[in-house]
Amino acid sequence: MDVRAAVAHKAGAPLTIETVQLEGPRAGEVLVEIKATGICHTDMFTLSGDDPEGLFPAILGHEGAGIVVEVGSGVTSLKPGDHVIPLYTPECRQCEYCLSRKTNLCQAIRSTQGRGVMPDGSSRFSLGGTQVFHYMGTSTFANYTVVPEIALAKIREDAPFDKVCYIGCGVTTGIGAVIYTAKVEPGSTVVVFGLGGIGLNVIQGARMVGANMIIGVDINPAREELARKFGMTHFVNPKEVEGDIVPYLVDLTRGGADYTFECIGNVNLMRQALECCHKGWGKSTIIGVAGAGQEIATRPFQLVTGRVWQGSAFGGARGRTDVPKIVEWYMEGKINIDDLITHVMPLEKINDAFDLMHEGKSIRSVVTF
Ligand code: NAD
Ligand code: AHE
Ligand code: ZN
Repeated sequence: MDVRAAVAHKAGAPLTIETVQLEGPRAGEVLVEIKATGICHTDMFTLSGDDPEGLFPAILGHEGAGIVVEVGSGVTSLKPGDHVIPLYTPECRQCEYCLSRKTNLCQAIRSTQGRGVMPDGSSRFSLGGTQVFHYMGTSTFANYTVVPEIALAKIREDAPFDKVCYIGCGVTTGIGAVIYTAKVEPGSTVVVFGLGGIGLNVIQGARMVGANMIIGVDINPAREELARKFGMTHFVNPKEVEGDIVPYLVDLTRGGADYTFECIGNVNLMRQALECCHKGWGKSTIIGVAGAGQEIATRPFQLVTGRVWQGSAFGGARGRTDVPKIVEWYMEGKINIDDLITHVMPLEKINDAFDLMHEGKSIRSVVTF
């Protein structure tokens, strides 16, 4: 079938809106009509050329929501008409990783996903006979996409697509990092580096679990007002701090934070986030994605003296199990998504979403089809 998609032809170039050919679902696959998709910083990162797994031409997008149109043979958990959120971290419930109960990183289809193809090694997308790559197994910058059954969370049908699409990445990543990965306790002191689409959800998660002091760090002063609305108690603009921000944050937290989160993708800030943790028990969680070739560093003494460095992908959430619950939280008014969606646009304007993010003018832009 013909579908309308934003195609990334090469690194650093704007997306182009084109009619692309999409093959129907094969065994274990599902055809989904995408109704809305958010634009995450990771889409911009891959488009920039910094992603070692970035392939071109590709259809980017991993923060979508839509409706099942057709299922391939062997698909049992979904049927046409079901409302779904595509998962870049699937949940097969059968692989060693899923069965371990120690991680959300299902590996059932990770290798083909990283090569931009479906589990059988081929792409369903093409343009004039040339293969176009899938992205993160989701490719939501198209009005129809094909996704493996294990990479779809079934959600309630009254949930608005243009809001809950954000649960496909940003909301779950931020809130999940607090509750599933770091397991922040009530009364904790938390520092969040980066108050964008992810960091504000970390703030919201920290407030949900009853953190006491929630410090936000960002160089964009415009982020302060919204972050306070989401639960931030103190704002720190590194540009206004004289000297090293680490001792400043250690002082502010009276000895260091119980939990810190890096939500930017800057390896220098990852170090700061670790080093402003409390000696003996502070835990720092890396969420930000850093470019090819970049590495983190710290004195091992920081770890010897009890600080813990860890990372979180998709907030540690098991998509098919946890995403429907997070949709419930939104529908019950327990979490705020609406105030984070600052811009809504048609697919034809998707490059504006990248510009707005680059200029620090948006939190989340959502494309509706
Ligand atoms: P964003 O662009 O919306 O937000 C980034 C924020 O960082 C902005 O508010 C910006 O002002 C701030 N910032 C930039 N440089 C700074 C600096 N030097 N000091 C302080 N603040 C600074 O991006 P986002 O969508 O929130 O994504 C954040 C990061 O998380 C990206 O690296 C993205 O790729 C990554 N991410 C990771 C996962 C995961 O599963 N681990 C999921 C989603 C996104
Ligand atoms: N492909 C990159 C890494 C990109 C990355 O870290 N992706 C995160 C999700 S970001 C969502 O906005 C992730 O979940 N990673 C786990 C995984 O298995 O990909 C690289 O460096 O190669
Ligand atoms: Zn994302």
